[in-house]
Amino acid sequence: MRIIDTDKEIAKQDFLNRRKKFFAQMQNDEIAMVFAATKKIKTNDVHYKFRQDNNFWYLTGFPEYNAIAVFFKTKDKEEYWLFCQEINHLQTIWDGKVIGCSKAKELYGVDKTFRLDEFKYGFNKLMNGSKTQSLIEEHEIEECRLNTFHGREILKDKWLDNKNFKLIDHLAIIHSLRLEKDAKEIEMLQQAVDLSVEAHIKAMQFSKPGVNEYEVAAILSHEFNRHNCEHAYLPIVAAGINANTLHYIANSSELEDGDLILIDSGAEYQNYASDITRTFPINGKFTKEQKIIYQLVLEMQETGFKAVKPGVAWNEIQDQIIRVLVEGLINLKILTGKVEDQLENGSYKQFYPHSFGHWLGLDVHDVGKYINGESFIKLREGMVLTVEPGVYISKDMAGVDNKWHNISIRIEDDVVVTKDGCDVLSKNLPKTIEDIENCCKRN
Ligand SMILES: [Mn+2]
Repeated sequence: MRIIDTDKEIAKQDFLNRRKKFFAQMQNDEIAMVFAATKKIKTNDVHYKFRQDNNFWYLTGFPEYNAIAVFFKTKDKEEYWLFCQEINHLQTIWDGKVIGCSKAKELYGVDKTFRLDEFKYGFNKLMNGSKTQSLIEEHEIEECRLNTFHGREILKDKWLDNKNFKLIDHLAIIHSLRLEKDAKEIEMLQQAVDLSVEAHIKAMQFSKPGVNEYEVAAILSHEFNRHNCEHAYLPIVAAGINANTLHYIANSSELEDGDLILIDSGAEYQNYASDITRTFPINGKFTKEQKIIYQLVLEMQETGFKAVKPGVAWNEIQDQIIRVLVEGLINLKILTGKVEDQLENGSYKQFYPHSFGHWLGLDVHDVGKYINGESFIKLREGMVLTVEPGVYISKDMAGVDNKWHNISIRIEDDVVVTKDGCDVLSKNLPKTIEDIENCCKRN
């Protein structure tokens, strides 16, 4: 696995290319203001580890809080200004050095950098060319700086009266750009995925009857942390019936012999998320019934992979996967009746209540539309999504033969849409029954 040094990874050119695309979507005399994330308090004086805002990161690659990026376009020029923290020696004693204005300009391709407390003047200058007239009050600046809802509303109100520029909804543009990943982003996603693959393998090898879910979760955390990475989301380590809770995060039950365990976990690398699920037998061997359901979920996923290619609409993939599920459940006599009727009445939803996947990128459930107007989005090259079918049969599901009870399986991989199909980024993680059992060999 190749883990890249965080500091060296920031390539000015990649962010410059994104800003070019962003400016191309702006009209003359429009302005956009994008805010960095703020420090979040856990309790009293204790903060959460800082995590940059994804939209801000996408355009700037600037890693600090207390920053505002301003983009404006006229018929003569496109400019990117950054308001950020200036180096303050007293503050440095407590928090360490910040990047500061001059380094920010040099490293991040900014046209002009300003101290954050100059925002007021920069703002006024853009508004009416005046440096003196106060258009925004000190306390309002604080609201803006803290990126509060109120702060954003203040800005909106002020800009409504502005003669020079029209403030735009930058999120609509950024979200549509983020839907198609550039080569660098796919590289970042692959890194996140590779790290998750290693972690999942270690978790499969570690799991056994008698250990607790939180111990398995700790294996994942250790693997991510030792590469200076974090979980992209709270991991789901769900043994036995816990897998029926789709967003199970308690991770505090003991693993029992004979049960399956579902692990849904992904690393975050350079703010890019991965999202992978495997389900495997706690004692290392699938039972006959577990194998049958597992094989059905695999078949659903294989159908999904085949469907993913440019031009295919989101709902077509879901429809094809559901058809495989319904045919499978009827074959196993878990459902009865005709395929078309069962598709129509939605009876399969008790076994598979969620969609086949979601966009993946800086956010685990990445931004970008699924529906445009009346119709579902059609896939395009460079889009990245998960394919995650599942079948969940609870401990006492009425009308289902006992032998199928307590079998809940999801298999999730991350794929990028290529010119004529898709590439499964997480293909190196064991998945067939044979490969899983080999990986889970218990001594
Ligand atoms: Mn997912």
